[in-house]
Amino acid sequence: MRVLFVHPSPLMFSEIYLRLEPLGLERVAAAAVAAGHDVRLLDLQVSRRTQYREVLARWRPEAVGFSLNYLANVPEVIDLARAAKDALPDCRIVVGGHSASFIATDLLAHAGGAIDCVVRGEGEGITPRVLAAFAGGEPLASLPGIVTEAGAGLPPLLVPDLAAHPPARHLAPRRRRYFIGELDPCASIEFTRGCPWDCTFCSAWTFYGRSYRTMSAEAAVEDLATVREPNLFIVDDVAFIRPEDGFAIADEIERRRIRKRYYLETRADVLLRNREVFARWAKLGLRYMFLGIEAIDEEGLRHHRKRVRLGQNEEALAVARELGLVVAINIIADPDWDERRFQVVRQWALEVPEIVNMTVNTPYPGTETWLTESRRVTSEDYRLFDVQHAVLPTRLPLERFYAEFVRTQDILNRKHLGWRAVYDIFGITVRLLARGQTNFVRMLWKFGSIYNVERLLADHARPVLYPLRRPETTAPVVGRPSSAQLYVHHPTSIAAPV
Ligand code: B12
Ligand code: SF4
Repeated sequence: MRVLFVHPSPLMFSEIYLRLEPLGLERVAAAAVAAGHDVRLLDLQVSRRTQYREVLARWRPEAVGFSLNYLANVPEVIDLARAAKDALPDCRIVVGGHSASFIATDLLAHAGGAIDCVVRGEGEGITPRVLAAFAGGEPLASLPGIVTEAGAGLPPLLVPDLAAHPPARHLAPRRRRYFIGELDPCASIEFTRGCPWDCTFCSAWTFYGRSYRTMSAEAAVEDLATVREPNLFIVDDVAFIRPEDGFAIADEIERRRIRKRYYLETRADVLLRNREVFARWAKLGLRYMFLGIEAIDEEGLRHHRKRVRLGQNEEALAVARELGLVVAINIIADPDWDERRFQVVRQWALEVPEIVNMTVNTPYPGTETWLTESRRVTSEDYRLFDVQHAVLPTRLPLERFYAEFVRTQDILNRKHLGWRAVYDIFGITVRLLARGQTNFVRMLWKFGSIYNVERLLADHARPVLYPLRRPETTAPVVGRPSSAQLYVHHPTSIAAPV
């Protein structure tokens, strides 16, 4: 079968700070290639929409698979699916990914017949079976994790071996366009899947049923060795929870004499507990670390159920500094904040040497906060659920909230890019261009035009074609939601090895 896999456009966040390869879709595409299909991948983060229309018209795919990790991309994916069905009525359409898994029936309803099925959960195992069903094999509705207009079938199954389908990176050829800050160009890699913690604002753990899986060091480095880029973003939610895995991968990298620069994400308590493994990776090329700090007071940490104390966060920052790592931290701005609260956070952020980033507290389907607090959601527009817009009622008038948010972002960015970047933007541009860091330069120039109060406010006034179903339309959840209400995968549902 001719199968086209499509990743939607970047959101505001990745228009500015980073743009990374569609690793999940590359893995799903690899499984389709292994099943004998003729596969193409189009990443609209780095390609134009006209190319999509061209591939439909010229190559005439028999099936199109969309990746829908981000809720804000829902309207775009529905429009793309409708365009494919209009152009090629016999073409079969499947949508999968993180957000798709939590709102499968809503997607089918919005699409009005343009989407044949939604895959809930991991895609590598089930995609070849979906394609076989499209081609006339077993009925779609009987496959695990599949939701059709007829309803949901069996629950999804976890793949038994994470290494079985290494990403088909060759299918995403515009690799020069992926970057994160000055790690430009930058590829992505996965060593583990899932997270055993249970923060209230996060759906990473609910997707994988709080499971945590690893792959062997040999398999991880086998994949790493195929990467041509000098920089790597490790996508694991929490890196090196088990230090022995981090050491084993480091040994294998050294044995194969691979030298790269790395960016990873982890937790403060994991860094404190396993500092030796991070020290080893610092010697191996680990350059940047994202620490999920989220709040600068105990009450905020409790609210997010981070299970970390304030003191541990401070200690972890000190350890990372000692290791010579550049640390990026994220603070979640609550729509309930007033000017004083923004001022306190700005002050704190300017005093610490780390790169501080700020996002807006956003309840997502699949998180606990969606079920427990989000009945106050103020918008039905999926596009605003990108952690840069306020979708909960703001204490300040919306315009003033955005004014504070943008001002804070602006101050934090200047700090992180260095005042020189602002006063000497031409000089820094020439230097970076000379080093080939074109994506990073584009980002420096774009910030002002993308981030402004007018644009954020105007985004709220756009017509909404596909209204998001607010949580109050479902039964209210009292107390802590159960795993049945939250999980996509059940941690013990593993597919039989093929
Ligand atoms: C790496 C990552 C990123 C990368 C983006 C990589 C990319 N281009 O896709 C970066 C750093 C840029 C990023 C940015 C953001 N991210 Co992010 N990100 C992740 C992270 C940590 C891992 C994703 C990943 O690569 N996993 C590994 C691959 C193998 O898995 P996968 O992509 O999920 O794919 C599997 C399945 O989903 C499925 N699948 C995927 N596509 C398809 C397609 C088909 C047809 C099928 C059948 C199946 C299928 O099969 C795949 C293989 O099993 C997830 C958390 C998580 N654990 O999922 C958050 C996560 C997806 N991000 C999130 C958010 C909020 C964001 C941001 C908006 C803000 C932010 N501060 O992080 C931005 C904006 C992104 C944008 N599009 O512009 C949220 C999603 C919330 C939501 N429901 O919309 C998550 C869940 C994190 C969280 N804490 O809640 N992110
Ligand atoms: S925020 Fe991080 S630690 Fe908390 S559940 Fe999500 S991935 Fe795990």
